[in-house]
Amino acid sequence: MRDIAKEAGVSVATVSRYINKNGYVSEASKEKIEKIVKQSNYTPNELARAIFSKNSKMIGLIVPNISNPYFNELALIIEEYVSEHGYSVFLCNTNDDPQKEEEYIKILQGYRVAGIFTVRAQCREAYKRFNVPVVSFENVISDDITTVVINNYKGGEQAFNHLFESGCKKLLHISGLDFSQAVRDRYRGFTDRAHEEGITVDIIRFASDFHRKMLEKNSEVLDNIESYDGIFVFNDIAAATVIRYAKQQNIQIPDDVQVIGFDNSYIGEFLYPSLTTIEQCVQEVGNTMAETLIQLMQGEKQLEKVLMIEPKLLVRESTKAKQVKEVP
Ligand code: XLF
Repeated sequence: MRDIAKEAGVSVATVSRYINKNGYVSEASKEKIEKIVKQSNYTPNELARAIFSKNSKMIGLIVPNISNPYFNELALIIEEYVSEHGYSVFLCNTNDDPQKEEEYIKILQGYRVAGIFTVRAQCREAYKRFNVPVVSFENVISDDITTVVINNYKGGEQAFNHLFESGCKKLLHISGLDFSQAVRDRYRGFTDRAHEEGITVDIIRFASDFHRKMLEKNSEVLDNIESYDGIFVFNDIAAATVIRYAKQQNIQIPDDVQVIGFDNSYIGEFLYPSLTTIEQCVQEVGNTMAETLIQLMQGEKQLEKVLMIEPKLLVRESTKAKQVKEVP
């Protein structure tokens, strides 16, 4: 700024007012400054600005791993939304490792971010210590931090109802990481409804939902899937591996086994057969998270602490369409 001021023959304060858009600058000075700014390719030091004005334009986005298609779509939607409001996103992949998550929270603190989005958070205390607005997807951090969540229990019930109505009686639920509240609620919704109908459900668990070698990592737990006629998988990317495994083993979907996932992430439509799923609408989740964090950063205090979004069944080819009874 000093160099620009010198070259334009104005004071540093005038250049600062021009760049920060916070005060009067005469048309003549504006023109001179603008020309030099363009020529010198000047960009403001955002970090210094954030520290001095306590008004950072950077937001942290902590996700397990964007190679899960649901999370990469969520990141995209959030980034698009906040950038329209002048913010940039600092992306942090934790691989569901609490130590990495804690390190990222410290890094974000160092960068003086204005707020944090966090997905499947585990380090509750670290968020509470860092005094900026936080919006959490799925895991509840504390009573004062807003959580956006799908009604996962109801989604689990919907998955059961659909398989049951499609004639399945021998059921398997492939569940995921136990620290995820969402995954546990899907499990409970599914098995509670099954028990009401007097049906037992076998359970196996995947240890992750984002590794490239997920099929290889999980194939031994899938050994026995041809003995079931209906499988509810805790998310779509894990369901994709089940569909691939079934194809390799010559098991026909949906004729031998019907499969339903959870998410409605975009891979579901690319699979063959395409995946029936319980939608947790990523557009609605992303917009709700972004809108809420922006309101919090603008000082809004009276917001709901839990924002619950409804799940929805989407029937595709991996389950048999419900038989419509002939009316005599
Ligand atoms: O954390 C849960 C499990 O995986 C999340 O909502 C997801 O369904 C995303 O794929």
